[in-house]
Amino acid sequence: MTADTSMEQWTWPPRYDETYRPPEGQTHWLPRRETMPAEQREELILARIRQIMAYAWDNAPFYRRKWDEAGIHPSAIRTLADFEKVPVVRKEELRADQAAHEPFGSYLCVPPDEVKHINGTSGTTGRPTAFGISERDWRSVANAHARVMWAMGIRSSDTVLVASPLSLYWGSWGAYIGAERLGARVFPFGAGAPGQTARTVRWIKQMGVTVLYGTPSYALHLAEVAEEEGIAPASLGLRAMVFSGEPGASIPTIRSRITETFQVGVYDSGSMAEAAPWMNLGAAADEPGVLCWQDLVYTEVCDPVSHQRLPYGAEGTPVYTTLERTSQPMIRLLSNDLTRWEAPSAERGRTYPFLPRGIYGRIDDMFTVRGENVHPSAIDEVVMAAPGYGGEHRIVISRESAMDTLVVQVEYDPRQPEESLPGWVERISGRLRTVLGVGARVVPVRQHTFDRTGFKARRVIDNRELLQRMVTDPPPGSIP
Ligand code: 8LH
Repeated sequence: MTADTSMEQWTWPPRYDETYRPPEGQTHWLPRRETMPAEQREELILARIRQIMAYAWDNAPFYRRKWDEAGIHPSAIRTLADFEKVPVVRKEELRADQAAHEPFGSYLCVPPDEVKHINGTSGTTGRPTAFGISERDWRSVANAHARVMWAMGIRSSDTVLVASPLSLYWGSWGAYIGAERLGARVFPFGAGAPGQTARTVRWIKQMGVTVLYGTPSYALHLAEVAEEEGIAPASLGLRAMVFSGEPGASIPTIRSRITETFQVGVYDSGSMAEAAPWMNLGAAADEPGVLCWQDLVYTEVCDPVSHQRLPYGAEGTPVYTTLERTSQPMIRLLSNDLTRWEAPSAERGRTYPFLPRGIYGRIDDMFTVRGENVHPSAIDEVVMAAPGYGGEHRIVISRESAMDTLVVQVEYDPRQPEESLPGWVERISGRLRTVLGVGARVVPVRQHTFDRTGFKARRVIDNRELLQRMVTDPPPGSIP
């Protein structure tokens, strides 16, 4: 095997120099990889895709079966356009394959005893999926995340606190090993245990934490708890927050709420755990949006039905191909998320495609009210920007005499006089009507009506299915 010398540390299988770290003042971790003309990089990516497809064909019955059925052989992929014809992998397929080939599925490409780390999906609905990660892949992810976090301005002098669950969630571990590889001081604090957020506030101050990793929802919750403890969030001493896991960091109003409350730089990142290194979508500046770090995970924004790559400027769903994973490589993994992408531009300092609003929703979270498609994140954006917002809200969709209705229950800040509430409600409803194109009934509720989350927020309550079931499947004894 001859290493391609035109990009730094670009070998298959991946092998990173673990002693390497750029000088503190250098902007890029791997300057050539990050700044070379995108077309040149794509040639190298195509060559890598061909290697990985051949590797998966030889080692993963899952891929061989799938491609055989589609009449595709890796040797037929000669261009990136050919690659668009490779059928996508859906999360359900991975789950079913693991059920049939326990424990890691027939897409595991290394001998099982080479799996040295296990993570998994939380499996709140259905069978969880296990991630079997070899030591080589673990190190590739650490090196990749170090590189992206370096672009976020994180350095060895930083103390990084991981404020998301340190269990199955790959997000926490990926941030942890990336920060560690970069030479920072790391603090695996976790989140979600009773009373833990108040302890987070105290530890941040005591340990001089400078960077926090978590979800945007958690940051907002942390601010509330800090204030309850009599500590101004801006006095905690944080200088940056790195987010992933849910929309927020690239949604302007949520983002500015966080930057203003904590006086920090905000960095968005994250794709899918299966596609780790998930920081392949990662910001390189304190501004909304993420770059697609194509030489880590090749990202195509695709038509949600045909799964063909869309031109820059279009909205579609990201499809991911890991370029540095050997244990469970993902080849055209369908995300079902929504984003819009822009062409690479050297002006951004790195020649990668750009998602100006990050990932702003999931196709299956989108709902239709009176013919208008509504993304929950668009509602979040409006209500969280409202002065006097009390910290949480819920989006309730129900059906009244065959018409879908949208109710947004919004907590209000108790410092707001009760008599000002009707005007407040009116302003939020008006704004929602303008942004969504349909009316929503806004219901003010007392602060702390709703649970806070230490992790990813779930704010949509869809009552339509329940109502439908009551009609089609009435409980025994009910009068037809
Ligand atoms: C996001 C974002 C984001 C994830 N903006 N939506 O990204 C971290 C990894 C570990 C993660 O969250 O993986 P997981 O648990 O498989 O969830 C993936 C989903 O989470 C993804 O499909 C998106 O819907 C969402 N997500 N990062 C908006 N920065």
